[in-house]
Amino acid sequence: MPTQYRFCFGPWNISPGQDPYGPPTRVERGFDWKLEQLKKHGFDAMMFHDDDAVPDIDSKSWPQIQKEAKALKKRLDGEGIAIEMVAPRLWFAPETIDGGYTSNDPKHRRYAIERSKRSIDIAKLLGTDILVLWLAREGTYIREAKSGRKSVDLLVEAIDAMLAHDKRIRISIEPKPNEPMDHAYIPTIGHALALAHLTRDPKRVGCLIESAHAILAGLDPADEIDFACAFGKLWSLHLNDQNGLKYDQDRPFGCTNLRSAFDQVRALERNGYGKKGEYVCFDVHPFRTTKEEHWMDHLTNSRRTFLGLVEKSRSFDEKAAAALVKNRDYQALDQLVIEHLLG
Ligand code: GLO
Ligand code: MG
Repeated sequence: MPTQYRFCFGPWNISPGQDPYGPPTRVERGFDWKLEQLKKHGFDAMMFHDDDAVPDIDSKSWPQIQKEAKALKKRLDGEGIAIEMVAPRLWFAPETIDGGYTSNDPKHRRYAIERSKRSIDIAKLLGTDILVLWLAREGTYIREAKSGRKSVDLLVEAIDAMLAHDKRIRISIEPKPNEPMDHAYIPTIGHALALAHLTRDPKRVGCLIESAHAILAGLDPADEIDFACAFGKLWSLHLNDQNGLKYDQDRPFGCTNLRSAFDQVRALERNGYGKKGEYVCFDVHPFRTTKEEHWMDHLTNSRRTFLGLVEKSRSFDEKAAAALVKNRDYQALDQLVIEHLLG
């Protein structure tokens, strides 16, 4: 049976256009408006940072957090929108200036672990068993500032504490090689899955692939997908695009390299991604130039391109391709793909 894909994004993907050199270019909208847009455009689920779900989380008591998380769950249930994952935002607070789990300050490491446990509690209240760890500041600006070896131990210790905190939670590590750090400790899916094996329950530690992050690591996102799926560990997905080794661009899916996007979709298809309820999420941002009336287009276009490429993948002449592979005629195979994409 062909997969019926379900789609998702996070409130941060309707961003107002600020960059390090200039202010927003669109008036920031509140959560209600974003949820309305998600529904109006037929998306199925939303991703949440812990403080997207409960704003100003650090200043709130546990009873207050519980109350707000339960109210959010009730509201999304009422709207028929699922909650795909929760992620602790460990890169904003003063306690995480030098990293969370790998900070050189033990008090700050404790903050990161406690905050992650709270995120797990919120995930539980919101009805998802996936905690995404984008390890934003777990790395260094200068290599001598931290010990790489000790950092691995600290990451394992932190993940072990999370696994012990809740017997059902699954941790999905989202690797990224750089930005905001010069070098991050968990830059690729291979690193994430190797780290999983050092934890107390490797079965509950998997990964999330973001296309742009794989490209920034000099890797082919389709190969990363196949690799993760070979371990049964691809539990979430951030599709987008990236034009070379620059700042993280979060461009619409297929915007820069349509062929690579086709290969990613083919990899998802051959691995049956989505059949166990996994969502296709787009971690994309509008261009800074985008006008308010076009504010959702990067998301709807990404989905449109994705679905177009599903069709392309299903209608690809696999028999002809296999014959060309058998004959080692990769030149003709190359052209077969190009002409198929040209339509
Ligand atoms: C940034 C990441 C970020 C995460 C999100 C979920 O490069 O892609 O958007 O996916 O914060 O943790
Ligand atoms: Mg992402």
